[in-house]
Amino acid sequence: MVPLLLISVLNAQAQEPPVGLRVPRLIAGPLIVETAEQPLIRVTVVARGLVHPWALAFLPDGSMLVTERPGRLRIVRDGVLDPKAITGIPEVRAKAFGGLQDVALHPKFAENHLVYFTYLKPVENDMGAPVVARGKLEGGALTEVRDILVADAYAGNSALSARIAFGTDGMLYVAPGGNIDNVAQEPGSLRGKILRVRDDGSAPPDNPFAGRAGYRPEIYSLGHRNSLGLIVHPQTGAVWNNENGPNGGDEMNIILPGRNYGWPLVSFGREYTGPRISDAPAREGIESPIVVWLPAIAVSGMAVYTGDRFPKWKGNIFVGSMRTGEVRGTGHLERIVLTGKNEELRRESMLGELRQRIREVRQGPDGYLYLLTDEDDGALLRIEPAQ
Ligand SMILES: [Ca+2]
Repeated sequence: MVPLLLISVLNAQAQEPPVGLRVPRLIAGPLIVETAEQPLIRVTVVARGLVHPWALAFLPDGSMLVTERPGRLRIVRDGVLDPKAITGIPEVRAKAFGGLQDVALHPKFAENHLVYFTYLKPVENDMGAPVVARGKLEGGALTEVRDILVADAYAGNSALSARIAFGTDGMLYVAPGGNIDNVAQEPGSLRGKILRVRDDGSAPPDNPFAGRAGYRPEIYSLGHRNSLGLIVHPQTGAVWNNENGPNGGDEMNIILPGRNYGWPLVSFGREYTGPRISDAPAREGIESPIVVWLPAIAVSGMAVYTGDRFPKWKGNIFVGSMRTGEVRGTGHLERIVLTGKNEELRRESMLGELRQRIREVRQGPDGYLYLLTDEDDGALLRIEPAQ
């Protein structure tokens, strides 16, 4: 039995603010930064005053949709943030890191104007459920909004992420987090999985566990902790995720149908109190990550660079970091160089001097990189070459 005094000490420790650095306000002017392979880059604040922005998506006209975690969908046109939010987002459960999260356009958005988004839905008994919803975007409003996929609800103040991405097969891939209630290995739960569904949320018959007793037919892969990044690789069409480990053990994985990615049986990480999650970081029958972070960098959004603005960055993977090694104020952007066989050659840490939580990274249609900083006074940043 744990002595009462020890419990109160542990609780007091859990409530203390995290160890960390002061997070300064972002400077307004462009920042010129030296990097390893693209000698000088310019970082510009495109918009600020965003409240915990989480994800962004580019519309065909070059404007950007930006989600804010408390439950607003914003639009940036010609580099200017519209002060009015897009209407039609349902009520969200905006506790801890929960709320409105990812946003993506239907592959045929130009014809059907469908916007997909994920949010934590308030449900009875103060619980929350990760949900994928969609609506039609017309004239600054989302209409015909409906939930198309509702994952199992959970209690507590922690929040899971739910990323989405459309595949080259026209299917929607969904990654609801699974590190609450230890459901990542449970075949009857949608959390801690990568799901593959049609654009209306229904499961297609060629999914790997379709028709298998006890398995939700939406499941594509299982054993994921909390996926903070989910993309379809623009050169190969493969689905990639990244996921937060606990204390250490953040991962990047290539997602194959029917495979098990290990959480919580196998991890490179440790519990927040110190002990290892598993005796060995790999196991027969479990897919190993292609990139691991020790210490954790609190991975977030992810992008593969394919543009012409930064020729030496072509094919590189960019991953946002919200904090490094459990120290606040150490968020940054990582650039990872892989071989054609996805073997890691090197990685570069960039923009650490900003001390911001980098929540999202995307390549714009103009070939520049765009970032979101997940702060009370969050910003949309653009990265361009400076020479
Ligand atoms: Ca894993």
